[in-house]
Amino acid sequence: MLLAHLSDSHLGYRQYGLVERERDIYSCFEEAIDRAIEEHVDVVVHSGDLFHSPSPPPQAYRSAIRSLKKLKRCGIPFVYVMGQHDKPKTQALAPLTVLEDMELLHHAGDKPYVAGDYSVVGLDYSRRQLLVERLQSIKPVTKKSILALHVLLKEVSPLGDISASELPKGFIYYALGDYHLFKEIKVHGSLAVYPGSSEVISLNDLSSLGKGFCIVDLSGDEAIVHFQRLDGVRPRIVVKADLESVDDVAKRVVSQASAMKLKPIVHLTVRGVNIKCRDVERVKEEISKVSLRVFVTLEDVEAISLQPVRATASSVEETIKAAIPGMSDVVSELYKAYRSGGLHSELERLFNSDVWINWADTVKAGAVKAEAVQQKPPRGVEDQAKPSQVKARSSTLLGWIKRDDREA
Ligand SMILES: [Mn+2]
Repeated sequence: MLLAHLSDSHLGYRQYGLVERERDIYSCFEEAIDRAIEEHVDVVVHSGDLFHSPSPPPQAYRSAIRSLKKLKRCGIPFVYVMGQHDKPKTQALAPLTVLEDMELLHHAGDKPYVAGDYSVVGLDYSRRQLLVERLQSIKPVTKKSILALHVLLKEVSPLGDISASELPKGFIYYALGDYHLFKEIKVHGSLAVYPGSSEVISLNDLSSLGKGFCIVDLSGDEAIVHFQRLDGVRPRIVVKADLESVDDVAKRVVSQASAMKLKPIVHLTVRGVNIKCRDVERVKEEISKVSLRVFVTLEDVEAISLQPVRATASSVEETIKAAIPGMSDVVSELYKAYRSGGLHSELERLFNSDVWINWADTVKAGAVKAEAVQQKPPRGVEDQAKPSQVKARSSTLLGWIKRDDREA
C-alpha cells in the first residue's frame, strides 16, 4: 500500500504581496498531486493547512479543486485534517467542507477513513489541553492504521505542544503537519513524519533538502519513507557580503540568478559600519533585474553582540527578560507584534530560528524594520493589522529603541 503524505500547502498565501508567489504555491501543490498520481499511490493524506486561511481566495479553491478532481478521476481518495490556518476560529464553515460536499475529499478529523486492512484516523489542530484529552480516546481502527495530526512536537521545537511519547500507540505511521521542514521521528517503534511545507512559507522553511512531500510504502510491517523534492519551488539565494566586496558578490548572484529557470528571491546581508540604504541601492537594482524580489539586510559589525539564547517552551517573554534586561521591552514588543500576525511578514526574519534566537541581530534588524515601517505602510495581504495599528505599533517600537539608544 502506497501513501502520499502532504502537509502545509498553504494555498492562497500571497507572500510579499506578489501574485507570482501565490501561483508558486498553487503549482507546487499541483505538482505534488501529479507526482502522487504518477507513483500510483492508493491514498493521499494531507496533515493540515491545505489552505492558508479559513476564507481562501477563489483561486485557492480552483487550485485545490483542479487537483482533487484529477485524483478522483484516478480513484485515489484524499484524506485530510485541518491545521490552525484553515480551521475557522468561530463556528464558521470550514473551506474544506465545501470540497467535502463536492465529494472530493474525506475529513479524517470527523470519522476514520477505512479501506480493508488500512485506515486513516485523524485529529484536527487544537490547543494542548484539548489535544491531550482527545488523544486519549484515539485508537487504531484496523490492522494498519495511520494517525494524521496537525501538531508541533517538542522534538522539533521548544514551543511544541506535546512530546512524541504522548502520541497514542499502535499506529503504523504518524502523518504529521505543522512543522514546515521534513523530519522523521521514531515513536513507539513506528515513524512519525513531517513532510514539511510544499513551498517556503517563511524563511525558517528553507532547507538544503528542498521542499516536497513523502511517498510512504506501508506494505511491510514498517513504513518506508521516500522524500520527493518538488521542481516548481521558487529558488532562493541567501548570501552575505562585506560592504567592500558587495559588488563582486552581486556579480556572482546575478550570474547565478540568470542561469535559473525561475527568477529567484534573493536575500542579501551586507556587513559594515554605519551602512546606509543608499550605499547598496545600486547593487540591489542590478540584482533586481534577474530576480523576483531582492531583500537587503544591513548588518552593523559594531552593533552590540549578545550570545544566542535558548527560548524556553514556558515563556518566550521570560526568556527575553532574562537574556537582555536592558532591551527586553523592545524585543518583547517585536515578539508580540510578530505573534499577532501584524506588521510585515519580513518580521519573520527576526525570528528565523525555532530554537536559537540571536537577540543582537533581532534588536538591530528590529530597529531598521521599525524605521522602514514608519516611513511606509507595509504591503502584502498577510498584514492583518489596520494601518493605524501598524503605525501605533511601529512608533512604540521606535520609542523603545530610541530610549534604549539614549541609555546606551
Ligand atoms: Mn503550516
